[in-house]
Amino acid sequence: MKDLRDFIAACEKEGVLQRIKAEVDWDLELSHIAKLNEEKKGPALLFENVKGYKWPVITSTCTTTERLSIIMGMPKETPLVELMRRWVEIGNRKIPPKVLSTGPCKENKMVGKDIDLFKFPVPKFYPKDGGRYFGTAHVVITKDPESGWVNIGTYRLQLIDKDILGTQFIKGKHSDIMLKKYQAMGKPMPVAVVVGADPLMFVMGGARFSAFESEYDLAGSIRGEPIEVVKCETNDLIVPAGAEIVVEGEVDANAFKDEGPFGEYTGYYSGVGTNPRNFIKVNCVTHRNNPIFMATTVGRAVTDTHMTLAIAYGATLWQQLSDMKIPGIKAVYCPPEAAGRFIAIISMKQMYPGHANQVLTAAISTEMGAYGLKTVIVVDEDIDPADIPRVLYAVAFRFNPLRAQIIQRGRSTPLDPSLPIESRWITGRLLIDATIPYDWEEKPIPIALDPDIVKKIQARWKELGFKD
Ligand SMILES: Cc1cc2nc3c(=O)[nH]c(=O)nc-3n(C[C@H](O)[C@H](O)[C@H](O)COP(=O)(O)O)c2cc1C
Ligand SMILES: [Mn+2]
Repeated sequence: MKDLRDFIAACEKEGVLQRIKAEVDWDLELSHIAKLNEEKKGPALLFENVKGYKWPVITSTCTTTERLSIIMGMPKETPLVELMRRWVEIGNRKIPPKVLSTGPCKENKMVGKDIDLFKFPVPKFYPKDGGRYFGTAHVVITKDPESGWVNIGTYRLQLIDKDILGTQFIKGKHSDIMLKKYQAMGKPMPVAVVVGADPLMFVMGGARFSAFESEYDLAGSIRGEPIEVVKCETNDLIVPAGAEIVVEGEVDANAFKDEGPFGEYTGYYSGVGTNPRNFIKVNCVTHRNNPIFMATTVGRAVTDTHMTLAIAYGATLWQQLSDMKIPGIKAVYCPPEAAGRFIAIISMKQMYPGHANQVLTAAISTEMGAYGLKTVIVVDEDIDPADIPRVLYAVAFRFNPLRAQIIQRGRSTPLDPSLPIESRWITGRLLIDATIPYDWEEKPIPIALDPDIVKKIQARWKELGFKD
């Protein structure tokens, strides 16, 4: 799979894409159709008739595990936790991108006065949003001015003017770290925004890969071949050759405009009252013929955002725990319902006293877990961490609150609505040991049925009036 059009073809083959030919308004109607469809775990939607526009919009590319499997190149019935396991298996192998001389993304070009982002069917998503959002299922590409490391990140972009996009680079995100370096050098930061590519690129945009590592290399390792890229027109950033739309521009760290609010993945608005934020001044736009505008509803769980963050954050936490070489970890699962980041469930085979506690404290000390992870649950290996009723069973019958630990201070996301709006940088952590303690001499005796009686009953099953 090389581009969005390959993905659309794959989804049509599997019967998980619906073309909407009826006219739909970009102003709330399109997003609301997408959201209602996502709540029913419906297909990806290709809106072919957006009011006032000739170009289509695609939404809901990643909303189901089935479609994430298609994106990951796995059989479509693969469970989410197994997609995470696959990511961990190949995550440390890196395949850098391959630069081509040109590609379909160069078919059309706007520069100077001709630049007009309103030419694209940009949706407005929720009633209290500050405006239309150009960037939801997109990626922002930047380069570290010191090391040349190329980063891919998804950071929402508000359509402010025909050549202005408002940003929200949260403190410590890779784009923010790079922007501060350009600021110190007294230079604007070049950026490339890609809307509409192989949805794997969107998954990479949400992935919290380590600093100085390029998401392009991980995408290549998942695809098993280099991602084909081309150089931008006005800077030396690289973008996927088959991208639908590429917006080239720059960010001045010292210039601000109001941005937000926006209906975020927490189910609440963020940036209420609007916030002064850095913005992208656009220098050039290139796009394919009949470009497909890719978008997602973000909003209340479960949407594309929750699914992509679940696989990316869950797999990265798992990877980092395995890099710590702690034995006995069987599986790590970060539920999409918690946006893959607020709750982690880890199943393990205990091998020595204190082992479960080691795993709990390790999880919140990984680079991934140290940012925003609030509740960690560890269960014994007989519990599938993705089987939530079984996890609740373990919490009910194996967990003793006197063994819970609360860690008072840790880094938080400013979008977490459980914290007061004015102080969201620091949160607490809850560690739940739902295992049967390794060091107990006398363990609870599990109930098993008498195998002979079971066999006898099975022989009489029909006689007892049961169908099968
Ligand atoms: C749809 C979507 C929207 C997002 N919006 C933002 C945002 O506005 N600001 C932000 O800092 N992170 C946002 N994120 C989370 C980042 O993409 C994520 O933290 C990612 O790891 C950032 O890349 P980086 O680690 O290379 O900085 C969003 C994620 C998704 C999937
Ligand atoms: Mn990164």
